[in-house]
Amino acid sequence: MKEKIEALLNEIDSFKASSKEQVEEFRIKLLSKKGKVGELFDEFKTVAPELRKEVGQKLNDLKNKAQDKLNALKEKFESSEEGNDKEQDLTLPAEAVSIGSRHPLSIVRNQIVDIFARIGFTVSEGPEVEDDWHNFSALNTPADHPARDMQDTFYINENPDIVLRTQTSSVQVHMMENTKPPIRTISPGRVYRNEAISARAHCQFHQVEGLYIDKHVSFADLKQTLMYFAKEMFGEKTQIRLRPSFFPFTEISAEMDVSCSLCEGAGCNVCKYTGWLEIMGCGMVDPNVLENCGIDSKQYSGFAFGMGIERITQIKYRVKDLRLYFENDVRFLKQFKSAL
Ligand code: 2NL
Repeated sequence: MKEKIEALLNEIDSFKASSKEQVEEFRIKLLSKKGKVGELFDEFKTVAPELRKEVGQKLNDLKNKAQDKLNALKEKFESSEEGNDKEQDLTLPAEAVSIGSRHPLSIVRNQIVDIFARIGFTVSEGPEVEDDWHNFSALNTPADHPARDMQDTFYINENPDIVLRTQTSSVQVHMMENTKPPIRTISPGRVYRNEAISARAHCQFHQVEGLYIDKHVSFADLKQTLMYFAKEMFGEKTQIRLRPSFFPFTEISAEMDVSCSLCEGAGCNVCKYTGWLEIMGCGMVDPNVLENCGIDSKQYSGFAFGMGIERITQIKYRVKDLRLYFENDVRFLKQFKSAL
């Protein structure tokens, strides 16, 4: 009896199937009612009582082995249904791989970075969670300024105040603290404001801020740099206009408009019949900000500017609803395949 069990074990071990039919033959031969394992169980009744324990155990092991092997074989042939008996036609064309596209905000950020890189601006990045100093205080934003309000800014912690940065100027504060001028850098990145989400406002958006600090930097340098940017971004015919404005961190401050690229200034519904589109804020860095960051304002001056990437993208690609940028609907994203 023991020899028979041994022999059957070997047979199970060495068995190989090359088709589903052979697997079924294996099952019938060993595990069906009249199969070899069953036969041995019948024979077991004749085994002497003192050997029963040992032989019984071996018999059970055999049955389990056979069942395991059968399961493994079944699985193999089920997972490769036609697999082994049908030849695969290797000359068929490969299945098409669908290639994604860059997000429109990434496309435009890259364009902006490229334009400024050509005139010597480096790219700097920093944390999205900032302390009060880098987000507000160093930037000359007074304690009672509305931007500091809980209603406008996401606070991670109060006292000491830790916030989700509301502008990427915080990166440039780090930069000024750590580098000796000249500094010529742009900081692209995500920023947060506590706003109700609508077609025109969102609690997160993307900014590119620029900073240029050296001896004798003037407002004329600012104007020329931004004119170069506007023409590169929106086309050679683009005109710019600067309107006086106010920011805590710049003195003097301005807002910049570009001539509407759709109607070339004639007036249309995109520019609300003004011929102009507002695209960024800018100004000469306030001497207080320079001093806060350890730069001698008697020796150095600089300009800075900030723009929303969503806004530039909206103008360039006529995106009507801000929410489209963050919903990741492929019907929207697919439209930018050809844009780069
Ligand atoms: C806007 C206005 C602006 C700046 C950002 C800046 C940065 C430093 C110092 C001074 Cl480190 N200014 N950045 C200046 C003027 C305007 O952004 O409307 N952004 C979307």
